[in-house]
Amino acid sequence: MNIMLMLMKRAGFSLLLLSFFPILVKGQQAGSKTNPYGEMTTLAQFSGPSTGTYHPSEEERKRIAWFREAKFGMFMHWGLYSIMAGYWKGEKVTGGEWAIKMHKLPIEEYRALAKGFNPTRFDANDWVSLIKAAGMKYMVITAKHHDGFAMFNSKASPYNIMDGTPFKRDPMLELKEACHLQGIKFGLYYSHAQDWNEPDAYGNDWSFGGYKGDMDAYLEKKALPQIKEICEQYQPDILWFDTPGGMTIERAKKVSDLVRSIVPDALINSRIFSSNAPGIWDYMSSGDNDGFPQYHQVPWELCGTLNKSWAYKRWDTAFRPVNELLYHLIDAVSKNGNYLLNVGPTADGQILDPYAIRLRQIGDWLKVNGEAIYGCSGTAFGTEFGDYATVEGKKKFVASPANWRSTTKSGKVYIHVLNWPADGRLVLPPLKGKIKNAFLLSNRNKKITIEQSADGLVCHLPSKAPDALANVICINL
Ligand code: FHN
Repeated sequence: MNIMLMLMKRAGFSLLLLSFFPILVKGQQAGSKTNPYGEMTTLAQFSGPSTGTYHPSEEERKRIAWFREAKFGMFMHWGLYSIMAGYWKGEKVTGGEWAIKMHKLPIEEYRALAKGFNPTRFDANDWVSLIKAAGMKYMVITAKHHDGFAMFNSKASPYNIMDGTPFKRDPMLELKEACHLQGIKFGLYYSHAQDWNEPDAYGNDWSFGGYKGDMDAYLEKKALPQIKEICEQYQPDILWFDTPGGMTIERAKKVSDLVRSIVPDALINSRIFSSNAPGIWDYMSSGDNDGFPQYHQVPWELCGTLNKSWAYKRWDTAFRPVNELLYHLIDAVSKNGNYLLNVGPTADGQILDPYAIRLRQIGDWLKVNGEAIYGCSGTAFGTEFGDYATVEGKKKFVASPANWRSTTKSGKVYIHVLNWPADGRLVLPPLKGKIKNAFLLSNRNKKITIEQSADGLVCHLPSKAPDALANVICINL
């Protein structure tokens, strides 16, 4: 892969977040020879600005094919921090899975939480059924987060769910089996660099008398053996790494080589390393709750929270409305990305109603409109997102109002109408190719009239939006 990237820290985010900022490649056509998929070539529509360049090998292309079809997955943060649920000794604390570091909690007391971890209401099949009902095609769950506690059966460290808790079951194995039964791809999150339980790893600067870590010792002793374990035990479809502080390219390569030697088909996300690493990762993770501003050629994934937290916090009731969640899915797909939507199960193993209800609503929408999401390429236009402009002397992306988005498939352009026009007239940029007919996916019998000229399209829509969430016009070319 030859990707031009610049590393930057996203401001205004309290956690360490390494994100990638794409360099704008003006005039790059997704249908040109630079796109080995040729997805847009059949349609030859895309003419907007695009970022990144993508030259995968045949092997990489095959490996990632399912992911590009899938588009929508579930992220889950579940661990000892779920017991805290946003409280420490009765006091409300911020940070969720980060509370231990943010509040410099005594490590021994945090470790002792394991004795009370007994998720008796956990049922892997129920969780995976909910994933299916949401229309998601894959999941990624925390096998080990930064706290260092393994939510899987591990011989490499006794600090794990089988040895350290009264539960004595392996939820990762149960979930893997349930995913296999229900046709859902199974991914594992593993915090490879940051481990607050280990003096040698990156991250814990408050418990061990000052930070003097030996990253290679930690990798050899714990991270690599555990990565080997999870690859062998669960053959994950995705290895989702995060916060690569302290990872050199050599260390990242060691991790990636190990994964490839055991599960050659598994996908690896870009947070294995802090910048471009040819051949090491398969797809890019954009910022947390922060997708790319424009069409991005490299396969990518937006991960986002359903409320404001990754891990379960009892007091976080700021659940996002379904239309906002749906917008993130549609927006990501229109920019050639995927959406990994997070839920935080409770310590006793439940996914509570505020999550489940919203997920089912998204699933219901996808039952009607899924053909405009799954297996789709990005927009046929590209100019609807906005553009870079100089604002107060600085180059900045200025987003346009998100009234609509577009996704495509061979011979079809989908228009996702996000704000229904009051006068029933939706004006769009010009489209190459002659329109044969158009209809709403929610009512295929009712044709939509579209005036097409060199200046653009004018779609004549019913006066009232049939679906309050989002409506999709299917245009046949
Ligand atoms: O530090 C983590 C955080 O706890 C959470 O896991 C998110 C999910 O993308 N990633 C990290 C910060 O980017």
